Amino acid sequence: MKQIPENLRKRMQWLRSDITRLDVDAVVNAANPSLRGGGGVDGAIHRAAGPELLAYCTARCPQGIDYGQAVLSPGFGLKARYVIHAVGPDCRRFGDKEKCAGLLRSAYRNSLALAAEKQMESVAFPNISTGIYGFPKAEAAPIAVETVAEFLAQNPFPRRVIFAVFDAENARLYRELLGEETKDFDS
Ligand code: AR6
Repeated sequence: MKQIPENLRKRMQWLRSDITRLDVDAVVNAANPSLRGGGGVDGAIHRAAGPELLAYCTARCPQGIDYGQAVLSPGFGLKARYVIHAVGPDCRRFGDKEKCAGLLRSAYRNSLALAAEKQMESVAFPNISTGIYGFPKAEAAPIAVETVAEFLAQNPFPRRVIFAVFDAENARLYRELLGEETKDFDS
């Protein structure tokens, strides 16, 4: 992976946490194209936000969205003001590695574009596609970090991106990529 310049590195943090607890402008949801909820982090976000979230998604996006795309909703019962629903690649469906990598980059970039449009201060990402969707964690982590760094280099918003890491393997990978975990995060 390319070296991240210090000014961008300061805008990127990681910590091991349940993303539903974070006090940020937006949490990103690793959703599926139907936007009707599911397992993993998607299930956790819907449970924490409450039933209004599903009602909103159903009304605003009755057809759902495609792989790689993202849409914004309010956060309802979450501390976060918004949820950005991003659909990463389902690597069980797309055999082509390059296609999967491209869709993962799109999911991060499209989420960040929504955050930039709203001039958000802070956005927290889960490790999109690395659970049920089966993207190898060791390959997804550098793609995520590099895509976020490239976006931040071009945009003043969001000011900070937090990678909310849930499992031990991702924690090891993010420590290698970004150094020590953030200890002073207010959540
Ligand atoms: N906070 C942060 N990260 C979490 C949490 C949490 N509360 N729970 C799980 N993770 P996954 P995907 C991590 O499976 O691979 C759903 O059914 C987990 O350790 O949630 O993009 C959707 O509806 C993993 O690293 O999402 C889709 O159908 C990461 O979140 C499908 O799963 C992503 O795992 C999407 O699959």
